Amino acid sequence: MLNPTFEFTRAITRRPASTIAQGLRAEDTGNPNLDTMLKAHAAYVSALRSTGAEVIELEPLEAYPDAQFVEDTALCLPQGAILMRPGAPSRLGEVAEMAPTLRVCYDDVREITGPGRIEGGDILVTGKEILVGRSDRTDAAGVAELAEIAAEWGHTLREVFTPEGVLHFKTDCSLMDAETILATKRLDASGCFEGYRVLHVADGEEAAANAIRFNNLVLMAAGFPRTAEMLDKAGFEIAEIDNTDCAKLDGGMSCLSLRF
Ligand code: CIR
Repeated sequence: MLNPTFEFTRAITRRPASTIAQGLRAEDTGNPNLDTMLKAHAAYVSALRSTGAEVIELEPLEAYPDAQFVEDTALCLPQGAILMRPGAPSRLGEVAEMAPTLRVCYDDVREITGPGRIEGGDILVTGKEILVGRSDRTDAAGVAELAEIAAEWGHTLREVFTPEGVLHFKTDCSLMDAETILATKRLDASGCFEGYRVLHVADGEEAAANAIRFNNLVLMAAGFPRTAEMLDKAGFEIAEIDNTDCAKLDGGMSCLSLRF
């Protein structure tokens, strides 16, 4: 039996659009380059496929410059998928674009109807619970609405808090296996991972915390050698992906796919 928290048969991705320069970002560090972003995206999809999974690659959406960050539009659980309600107004319309694909993949597709807001980047599904970080994008009402659906499907949901100034909860953490979490020290210090085995990213390599465990691989952003070495020593098989362009839009490894 597959472990649904890190063993997957399918993933959904969306190719970056030519409008990426209009993508949201907290701080302007220059515009991403479409050509190099497409190359990195192709490498990301290949890494997912190399594990034996099927990857459904969706077409770019020119009207939604952040639409490549598909993770924020839905939560995929073994029982069904839940369409999110993004806190970023410019991203709300991405959900309807994702819905038809999820309806093909799942019999049961629910949706967060509001008034609350919630984005997939704030949700970490572990072996024992669903952790949801309140943030500038995810509010109490959004968490509460998700909690009701999760409870119906037999999941325990725990509300936690994304540190100030951090976009999403998973900007600062990732699941490595059912009970192991890779996290920044600042997020771990909040106490939200009590009872888990926590591996810290190296000081100065905080951006390495947004990784994904996908079957036999850990996909992580390239350029964080001390964290990569630590994970290697801990026994994980690493695939390093160039994240230079996505990082300019505050995106990382988890944002680029829905996994189920
Ligand atoms: C945004 O600000 O919404 C995008 N530029 C980045 C979204 C990253 N998504 C994620 O971490 N799940």
